[in-house]
Amino acid sequence: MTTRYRQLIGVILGLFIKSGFANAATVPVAATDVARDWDSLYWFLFYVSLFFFVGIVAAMILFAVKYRKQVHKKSAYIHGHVGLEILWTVIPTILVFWIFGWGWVVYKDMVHAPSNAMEINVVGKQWMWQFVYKNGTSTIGDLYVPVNKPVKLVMSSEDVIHSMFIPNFRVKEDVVPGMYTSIWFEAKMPGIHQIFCTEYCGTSHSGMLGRVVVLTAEQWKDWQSGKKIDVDSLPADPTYPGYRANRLGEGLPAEAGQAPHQLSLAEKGKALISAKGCVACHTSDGTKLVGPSYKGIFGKEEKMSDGKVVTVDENYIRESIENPQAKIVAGFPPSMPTYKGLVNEEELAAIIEYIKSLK
Ligand code: HEC
Ligand SMILES: [Cu+2]
Repeated sequence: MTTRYRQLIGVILGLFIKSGFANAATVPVAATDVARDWDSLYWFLFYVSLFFFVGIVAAMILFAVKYRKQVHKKSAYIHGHVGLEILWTVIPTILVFWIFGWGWVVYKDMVHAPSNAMEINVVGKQWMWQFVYKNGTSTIGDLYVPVNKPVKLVMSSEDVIHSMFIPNFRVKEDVVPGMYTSIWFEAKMPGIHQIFCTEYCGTSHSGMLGRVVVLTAEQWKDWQSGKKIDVDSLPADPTYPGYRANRLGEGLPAEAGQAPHQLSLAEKGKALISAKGCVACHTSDGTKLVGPSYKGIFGKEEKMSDGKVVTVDENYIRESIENPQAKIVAGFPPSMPTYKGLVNEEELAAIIEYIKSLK
């Protein structure tokens, strides 16, 4: 039987029973704990809706037949019923609060990355995904992650709005030029998982595909030490059997591991702040020059000249570089020139990583 028929039958069956078969054909495999929780909530909502849909339609048909217009019959005058009214107020109230509470718990898990999450930078561009790792390696199309480790994606776009969607992990977030957004996941299933762009981003939007390559602890070590992983031999995602990695990325160099003696992301950032001339006004050791030192600023609460207090995070640093006049650090002149257009996404990621490393 072709997959399409299987899926069609699955959808029809899924309407009536929750068998593993119906489940697998209607929602993708759940490859994280969050995905599992998401599925439970989804199926709960589905069956609550199904219950009320069937109940209401059945009652409607029944009443339409039973109380249809008949000769010599006068409709009865119906008084209110306090017991019934209490019942149909209390039960739905409990139900919606139950759904709200459950949704809140799952949503919280979904958006709050654990503090020990490994960060990977993601750059969306027409029409591919680029991934930049802490050690300075970067890959296109394939995102390499270890199994059973929380991973946080810090994402930005080089051109238009894209959206990162990993169905098997049930996470999706817009990837927007000029700012950072993030998602996180802890993959439980080694192998290959599909990535889609789900924000229409131009003619080749549908080709903006990617794969999450979830490696076992051993394969991860190999990959980090520069060994090439035979990705096509890894278990493939059963939900999307016919997918391709990244049709547009096919002509690009195959992503091997990292080249020897490559600079880490933070080291690249350090080289960049001299190359771009930031060192004329900023130091990394706590000394003030024209501007504040980078040392220890990440995560700190800083006072601005208008009295407001901001927490230094990725988006703030990015704004400081691209639009320095937006917020002026208290006690400093508004003399920093803008670097908008002079620092690309990868370079921004490296500079931010370097500033983060200056504890
Ligand atoms: C001509 C001097 C000058 C140059 C060159 C310069 N800056 Fe600045 N920078 C400043 C000043 C002054 C401030 C503080 C006033 C403000 O917030 O704009 C500042 C603020 C910042 C802040 C915010 C610091 C904080 O404590 O909140 C960051 C981050 C920053 N600069 C990064 C950079 C980077 C990266 C470069 C190079 C690409 C750079 N700057 C180049 C003068 C400079
Ligand atoms: Cu896109």
